[in-house]
Amino acid sequence: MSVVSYQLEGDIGVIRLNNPPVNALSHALRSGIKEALAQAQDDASLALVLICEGRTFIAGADISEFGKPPMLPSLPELLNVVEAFTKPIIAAIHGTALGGGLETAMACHYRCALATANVGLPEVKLGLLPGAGGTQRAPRLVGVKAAMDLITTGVPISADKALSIGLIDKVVEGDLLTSAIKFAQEVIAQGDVIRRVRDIEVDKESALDDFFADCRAKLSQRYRLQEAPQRIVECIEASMNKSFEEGLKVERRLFIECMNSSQSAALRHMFFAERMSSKIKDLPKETQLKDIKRVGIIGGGTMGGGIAMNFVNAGIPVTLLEINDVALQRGKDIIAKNYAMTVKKGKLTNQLATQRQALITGTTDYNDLADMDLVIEAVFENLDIKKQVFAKLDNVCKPGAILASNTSYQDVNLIAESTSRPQDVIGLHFFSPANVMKLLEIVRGDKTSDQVLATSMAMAKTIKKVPALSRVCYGFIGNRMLRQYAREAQLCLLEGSTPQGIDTVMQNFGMAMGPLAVGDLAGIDIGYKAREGLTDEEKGDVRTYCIADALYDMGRLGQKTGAGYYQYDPDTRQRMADPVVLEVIEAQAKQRGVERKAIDDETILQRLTFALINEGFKILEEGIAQRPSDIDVVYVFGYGFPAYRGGPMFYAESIGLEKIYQTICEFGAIYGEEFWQPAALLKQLVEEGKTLTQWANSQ
Ligand code: T1G
Repeated sequence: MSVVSYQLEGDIGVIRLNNPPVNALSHALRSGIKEALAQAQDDASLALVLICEGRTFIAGADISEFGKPPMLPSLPELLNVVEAFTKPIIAAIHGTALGGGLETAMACHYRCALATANVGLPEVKLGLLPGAGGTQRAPRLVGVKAAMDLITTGVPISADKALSIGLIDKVVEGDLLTSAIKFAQEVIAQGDVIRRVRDIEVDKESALDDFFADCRAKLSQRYRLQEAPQRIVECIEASMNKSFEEGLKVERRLFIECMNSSQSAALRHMFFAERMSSKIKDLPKETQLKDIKRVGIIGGGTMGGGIAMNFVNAGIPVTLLEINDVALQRGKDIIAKNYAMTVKKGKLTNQLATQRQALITGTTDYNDLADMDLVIEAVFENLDIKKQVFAKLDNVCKPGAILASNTSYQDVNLIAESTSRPQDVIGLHFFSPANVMKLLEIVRGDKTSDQVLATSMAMAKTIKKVPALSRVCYGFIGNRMLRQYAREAQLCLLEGSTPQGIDTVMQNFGMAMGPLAVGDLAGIDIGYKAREGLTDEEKGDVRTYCIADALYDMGRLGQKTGAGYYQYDPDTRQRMADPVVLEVIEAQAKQRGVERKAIDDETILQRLTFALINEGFKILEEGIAQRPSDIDVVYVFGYGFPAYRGGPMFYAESIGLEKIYQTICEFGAIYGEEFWQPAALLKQLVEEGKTLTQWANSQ
């Protein structure tokens, strides 16, 4: 089936693109458009309409072709042919015209769109920049400022907004092709019809002298350590100061720099990883989904309230159960406060916030959960309490209801055993704040049915979460790996570093926050309480928590008490190094017979990241995670790992497994093999000379 067809409709030539699922500009599509233009050059057409079949206009260059040998015609070359064409070409847009798709539309002479369409240049999210003339044509169409916004945010805009800034010429109603042909005929009737964007002068007034310097400064904050945004500024600056041809050369050079960068390779990896994570290897494609029309949530605390918001935001009514009316009201107040903050930031209207909260019904009676299609338990992180809750749910809920726990550590199989329907039990581990964090760890119990699993995966997409499947183990994927990362942070503290020393290393690596600042944010009491009741053996090496316990005993719980690993300004909550903490560390080191000495940044970085990676290999060899890229999804969407490093496992590949293996062996010799045992899978791949990707593809 050809991806491009061309035929005359009256005196208008229609070029139809049909490259499912999103009309990405594959080599076949680019070649097909070029052939159609050659055909149209000599036929009786007076103007052309470029339109797409399927759900959307062109959604961009074909990302799956990146990194492979380029095949001509390249997109920039094709778009120069489009723009130079001697008959007017009208782009007819529906769905989302993104990246190279919008660049194609800008190379056409006119653009019309359905009111429901969106247009954007999201290349920056892939560590790229519009590489087919977008950085030169957009400023000519909409001015430098609007172009800078569009390209550096990567956020699509509506057809109406695009019309208002001059990016498109007409918003049409009804059948798109009919409207586009009518628009083409209007253009022909105008007479002087060929209007090339390249010939438009950039409005130099639209960018004052310090405009570009300000953009560079703001973007270095917003996209900390990322290269593409800075190159985008250089391209747009060139659109003002150079000819179109010269500007294209600057764009080409910088686009190739982006394309060849490790940051873009990582971001492109994350693009596909995010879409792969909802695919479950051993799940039959025809698995029937359950209907989720009503959701019950048990526990109206921070987590329960945040979870409830996800569902009402998707228009799904929620019944929120608490133990008494006071707790229930407190839960509703948490939700109201969250919505008020969102409204205050201008991200939501008051009306919508009110409508959504109206979808929440409070109760203290378990019987009100009888008709729920899904119930999510979000009570205290205690296995016995959770078992009691599930036993009640088993008695109350209708047959076939999905019974989920938001547990972050507990054994979902043991929770399932407290019911007569283990096949309906699953873990849905949300991350705090649950109405903000994108990650949803879906924990498959040994008896969880395919239908419950498939429904949970689909529901994740409904509530705009990024799912990652985990089997049952202590801490599942994310928290299990985090324990090793945190272990090394604590040992580095005891052995010679400081909270700010460690956190600076990890922030310079690209983590949103360093591990000690995260500890203060979550609360030092969380870890302390998780260790309560455990035997010394279960707690593990005392060196990995003695500092935290000492701070806890001092009442220094972190941000919530104004002091933890840092001191916090009571007004600004700005964190400051606190000499008291160093005294605590030194006292603990002395007590444990540890002679402190400075640890260099590279060693700190390797100890924390390689401990994380090594546990990731163990999780893969045990079959807890389906694939390495799912672990990357967990860490990028749940733990602030920099997306432009592709997640822990992609990062491991970028360093090289041999290097990691050798370093872990050296750490074993220096720090003891109790912690530094290379995972069997890591060792095996190094011995076989295989990459993790090759292993994943062979599974
Ligand atoms: N290339 C290849 N495959 C793509 C693709 C693309 N551009 N966009 C989507 N897919 C696949 C995706 O992997 C999935 O595959 C299926 O389509 C459905 O996607 C020169 C260099 C369009 C808003 O960044 O934002 O142009 O999993 O699940 O939720 O300057 O896809 O089914 O096998 O996301 O309805 C710029 C990326 C490229 C847009 C639809 N364009 N795509 O969302 O479906 S770089 C983008 C999206 C570029 C030029 C530069 C979304 C969507 P599978 P989906 P969706």
